[in-house]
Amino acid sequence: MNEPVFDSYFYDEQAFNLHDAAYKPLKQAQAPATPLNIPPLLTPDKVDGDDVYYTVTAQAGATQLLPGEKTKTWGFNASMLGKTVIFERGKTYHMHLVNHLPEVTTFHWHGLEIPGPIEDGGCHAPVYPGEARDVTFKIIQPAATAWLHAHPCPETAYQVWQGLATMAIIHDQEEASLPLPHTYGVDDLPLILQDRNFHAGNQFDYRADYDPDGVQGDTAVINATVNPYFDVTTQRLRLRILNGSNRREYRLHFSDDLTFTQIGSDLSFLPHPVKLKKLMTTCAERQEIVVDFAGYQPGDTVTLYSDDSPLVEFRIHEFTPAGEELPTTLTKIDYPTPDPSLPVKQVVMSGMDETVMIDGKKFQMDRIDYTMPMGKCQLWDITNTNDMNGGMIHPFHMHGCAFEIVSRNGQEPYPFEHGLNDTVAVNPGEHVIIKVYFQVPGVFMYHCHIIEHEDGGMMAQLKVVDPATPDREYHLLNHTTLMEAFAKERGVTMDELWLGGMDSYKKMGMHM
Ligand SMILES: [Cu+2]
Repeated sequence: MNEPVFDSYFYDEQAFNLHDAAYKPLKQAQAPATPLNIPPLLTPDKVDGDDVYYTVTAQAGATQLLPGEKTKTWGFNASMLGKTVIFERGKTYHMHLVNHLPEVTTFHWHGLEIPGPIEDGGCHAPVYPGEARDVTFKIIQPAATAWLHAHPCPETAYQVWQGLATMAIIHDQEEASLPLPHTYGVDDLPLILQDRNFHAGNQFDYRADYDPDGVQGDTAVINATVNPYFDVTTQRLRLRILNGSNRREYRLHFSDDLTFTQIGSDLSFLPHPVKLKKLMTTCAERQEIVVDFAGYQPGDTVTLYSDDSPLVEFRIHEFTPAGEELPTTLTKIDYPTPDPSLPVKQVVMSGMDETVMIDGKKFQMDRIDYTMPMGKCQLWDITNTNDMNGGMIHPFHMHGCAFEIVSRNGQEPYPFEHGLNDTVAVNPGEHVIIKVYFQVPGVFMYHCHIIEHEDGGMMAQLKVVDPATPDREYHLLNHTTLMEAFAKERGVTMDELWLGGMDSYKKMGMHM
């Protein structure tokens, strides 16, 4: 059988963030080629059978990104980004979450099916400076690439920009049995795609760069490396791509128009590998791909680009030919069937700039917007009401669950959308139907993952009810609590306090 090779970005070209007047193209940094930073693995404090104990510390530091002065950055157990956290399906994790930053933060496990709102680590689980929080959760989901990032509303975008994002990899036995690259840092690599602007003294200045439609930088920063290269010593390389950018979409392709194979999406393998020449990734999405360098010789280079901008250079060295072919079946997705007693839940994403909303409302931390039962599957219909003339693609993300994409405007999902996901990018004028099934209870957020949009209120809140404890109440914080903390920590009055997302509420005359 002749497998198709897809040579398209699939999304609506008119809405690519390329045509917008505020678009910032990437430019080549004045910096030497630098080995790609491979975040070290986080070492457990203790392992006791199936119980694993980790400490994750949010801390400030300085990172050599450009020649000259180091950039002041934040990270998890590192100066920027962090150490990679490894989870295994079936094990229980005891997380000691420590805040050594000068301000309140949270530890959100993006993609983990764990209870909310505390374990999930959104805005209701603050950790104040000098304090710690302990959470325990069991990993009940299949192998995937998830991530950890800060999520204190409405200051998520700033804290991620400072560097608070790191990869979390879930392993399971099904994955271990597949003939895929498995050696972390050698042929199985995290690839965290970000962009930053550098101001005087090589520093970030989030406020100077602020744009309510999402902050972009003109310099690609990959795994906290500028102008990275990677020494390839195996025929195949598995790249766990995470778009960790606040706003930027990456339209990925390799030099020589090299065909590559996508094997995974946000939260699972794809049922079957998909061959591609182009891949667009929007904010918060993950794609696992395998790149095969069989056609290259030692000394050759292959470059990964976004549009015309180089992101990473792969320098080919001697390698032993890979024995086995890639498997043609990777997993079987057995998603539950929608429960006929549940209506189709409509979600409307609207607006741009400061006007962004979900279902005509801006986010309120202490308001529950929707309630659904745990353990029952429901269809959700996600609409983006932006129009094609200047509208944008909004990546819709749900906490606490893995969903399955059913259709786009009534048509088949894209070929690489048959796995499990927690984020789906919705074109202007489009409605995307997904199947939603929660295995865990709690209060969870769903939102656009252009981070300035979520901070600006394009976010809502869902209560998932465990039928065994239908009356369970959750103590929900409000924005004022967190904003007062930020004001105090910064030594300013509430009137002087500036957090990007506040502008969006003010401009719309809305209360936070
Ligand atoms: Cu958006």
